Amino acid sequence: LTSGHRPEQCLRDIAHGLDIKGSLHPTSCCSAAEIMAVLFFHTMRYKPLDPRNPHNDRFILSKGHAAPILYAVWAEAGFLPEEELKITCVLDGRPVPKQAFTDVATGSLGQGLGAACGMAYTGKYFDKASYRVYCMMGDGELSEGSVWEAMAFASIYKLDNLIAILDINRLGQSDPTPLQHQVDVYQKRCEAFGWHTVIVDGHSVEELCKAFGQAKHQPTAIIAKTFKGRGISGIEDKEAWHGKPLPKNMADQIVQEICSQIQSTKKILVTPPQEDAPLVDITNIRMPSPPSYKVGDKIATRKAYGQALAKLGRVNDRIIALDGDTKNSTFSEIFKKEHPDRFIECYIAEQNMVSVAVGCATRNRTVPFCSAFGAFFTRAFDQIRMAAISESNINFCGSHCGVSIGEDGPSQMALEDLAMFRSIPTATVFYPSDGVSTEKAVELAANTKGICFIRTSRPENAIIYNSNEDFQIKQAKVVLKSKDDQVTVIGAGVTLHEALAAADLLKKEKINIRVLDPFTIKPLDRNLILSSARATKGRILTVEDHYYEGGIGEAVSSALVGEPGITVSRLAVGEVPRSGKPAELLKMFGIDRDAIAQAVRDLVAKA
Ligand SMILES: Cc1ncc(C[n+]2csc(CCOP(=O)(O)OP(=O)(O)O)c2C)c(N)n1
Ligand SMILES: *[C@@H]1O[C@H](CO)[C@@H](O)[C@H](O)[C@H]1NC(C)=O
Ligand SMILES: *[C@@H]1O[C@H](CO)[C@@H](O)[C@H](O)[C@H]1NC(C)=O
Repeated sequence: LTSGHRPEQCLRDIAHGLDIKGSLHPTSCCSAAEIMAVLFFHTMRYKPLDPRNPHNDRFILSKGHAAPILYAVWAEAGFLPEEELKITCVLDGRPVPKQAFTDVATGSLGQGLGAACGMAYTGKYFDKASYRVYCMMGDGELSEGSVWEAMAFASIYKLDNLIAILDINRLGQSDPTPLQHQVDVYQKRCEAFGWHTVIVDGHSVEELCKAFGQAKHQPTAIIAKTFKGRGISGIEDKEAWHGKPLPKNMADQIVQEICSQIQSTKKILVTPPQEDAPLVDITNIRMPSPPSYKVGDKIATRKAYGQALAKLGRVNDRIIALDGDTKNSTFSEIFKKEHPDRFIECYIAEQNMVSVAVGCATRNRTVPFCSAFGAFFTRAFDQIRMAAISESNINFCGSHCGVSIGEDGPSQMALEDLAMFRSIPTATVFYPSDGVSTEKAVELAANTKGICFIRTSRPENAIIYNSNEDFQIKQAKVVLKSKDDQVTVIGAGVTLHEALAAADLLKKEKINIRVLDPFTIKPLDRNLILSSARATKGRILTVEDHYYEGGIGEAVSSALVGEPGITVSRLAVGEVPRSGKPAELLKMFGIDRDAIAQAVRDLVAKA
C-alpha cells in the first residue's frame, strides 16, 4: 500500500479470493497491511532467507486467520517463492511450524501473546541477546482472558524486548467488537497492566515507524486504529465480510484499486540482526549419576520429581522450570533453590504458563518443565493442544493426582488428566510409581520430542526399583510374578503399591497374581501386557486413581481390542469423590488393596 511492499501478484491473489485450503480472510489482512509492511521492512532485524536464525527478531501472528498477509510479507522478503502463494496445497489456512517462519501455531485466538512472552523472557534472561519479539493481535481476540494473563506476565518480568500490536479494526467475526473504536479504553487497560502504550493511526506508515522506534523499559503496546477491509470500497469497515472471499466479479476492479495505492515498487532491504544469541545444545541431556534411593525407602513421587529436575539441571543450563504458585506442593521449589535463575514463577495463570513454556522452547533455546496440580492443566487444554500443533517440545509434571491426595477434596484431584494428555497426538505419558522410575522419567522426558506428561502422587510410597534398573518409554515392568499367577494386575502410582499389598493378602488364600507397572501409559507396552495376560489365563485387572474414562483401563482395553481369549476388568473412580484420609478414599472409591483382592477372587471364581 502506501509503503509499496506488497507484490502485485500477491495482492491479486488475495483479491481474487485465492483459496488457501478453503480459508481466507482478506478483510482481516487489509487492516494489518501497513503494520506488517512497517514491521517487516522497517522495524524488524532478521535474515529474510533464514527465518529460524536464533539472532532474528521474532514475530507471532496471534490473529492467525490473517495468515495470507504473513505469506505475503515472507514472499516479499524473498523467502517464500511467490508461486507458492498460488498453490493451495503448500500453505495452510493458519500459521503452522511446517513454515520455517512460524515458530508457534496460531489460530486458536488469544494464545500468541503468551508464547511471545516466553520468547521475550528467553531473550532477556536466558539468551541475554538483543533480538526483540513482536506479536500482532486482533481486537476481537482481546476478549480472551489468556491475553490478559500474558499482559500481566510481561510487565511483572519487565519484558522491554516485547512489542504487542493491537489491530483495532472494530469488527470481529459475527458482530462488532464490544469496544469498537474506543482506543482510549484499550490504552487505559494496557497501561493498568504496566505497559507503555501508544495509540497510532494503523494506516499511517509514518506514525507506525515512529511508534516502533520508541525504546522503553517496559513492554510496549501499539494500539493501532484501523479499518477492516481497508482500501476496498464497499467493503471497508462494513460488517458481514469476515472470512469471506471477495466476489469474483469484483476482483479485477479491487486489484486495480489496491494497486493504484502503491506509491513505490522499490525493493527495500531488510536490516540484519545483531548476532549475540549464544550457541545452545539441548541434545543428549543425561543424569550425572544414578538415583541414590534404596529399595524400601519411602518418598512421594512428587518430591522425587523436584529432586530429579534439580539434578538434571546441573548438567545442562537450558533446563528450565515453570510453576503456577504451587512450587512447594509440586516440589519444583527444589529446582528453584538450586537454579534460581532458571525458574519462572508464572503465578496462578496456568494457560499462560503453558504458552510461555511453548515460547521458551522455540528454536531449541530451552527445555521447559511446567509443574502444577495435575487438575489445573485441564484449564489449559487448548494451549496444550496448540502446543502439539506447534510441534513444541515441552514437559509437564502434574502432581496431586486422584483421590489419594486426601483432605483437599475433589476440586484439587486430577482425575481426568490421563484422558486429556493421552488424547494429545505428540504426547508421551509417564506414570512413575517410585522415586527411581520418577528420576528416569524426568531424564527421558528431557530428551523426548513432543509433549511429555509426568503424573506424580502425593502419598509417600516405597522405592521398588534398584538404582541400576533401566527404564525406557513403552517398556513396562513385571514387579511380581510366580509360576501359577491367576490374574495380571496393572496399577500405577499408589495403585501399584495397593496391588502389591493385595498380592500379600491373596497369597494367604493361595491365589497368586502377576503385578505389572506400565511406566508409560502412552505409548503402552502392549507386548508385555499381552504376554502377561496369556500367562494368567487371559485375565487382566486394571486399577487406577483416575476416572474410568480415558485412563489406564481404557488404554489397556484399546491396546488389546480384538485379542482372542483376553478379558480386561477395571477398577477406577466412578463418581465425583469427596475429601477424607487418603486410605479411606482409596477404600471408599474401590481402588484399594481390599477392592483389588476381591476383584481378583471374583475373576478366579468365575472361571
Ligand atoms: C478461541 C477462538 N474462538 C473463536 C475463533 C473463531 N474466529 C476466528 S477469527 C474470529 C474473529 C476475530 O476477530 P479479531 O480478533 O477482531 O480479528 P480480525 O479478523 O477482525 O482482524 C473468530 C471469532 C477462533 N479462531 N479462536
Ligand atoms: C507453601 O509455603 C507457604 C509459605 O511458606 C506455606 O504457608 C504453605 O503451607 C506451604 N504449602 C505446602 C503445601 O507446604
Ligand atoms: C531443533 O532441534 C532438532 C534436532 O533435535 C531439529 O530437528 C530442529 O530442526 C531444530 N529446530 C529448530 C527450530 O532449530
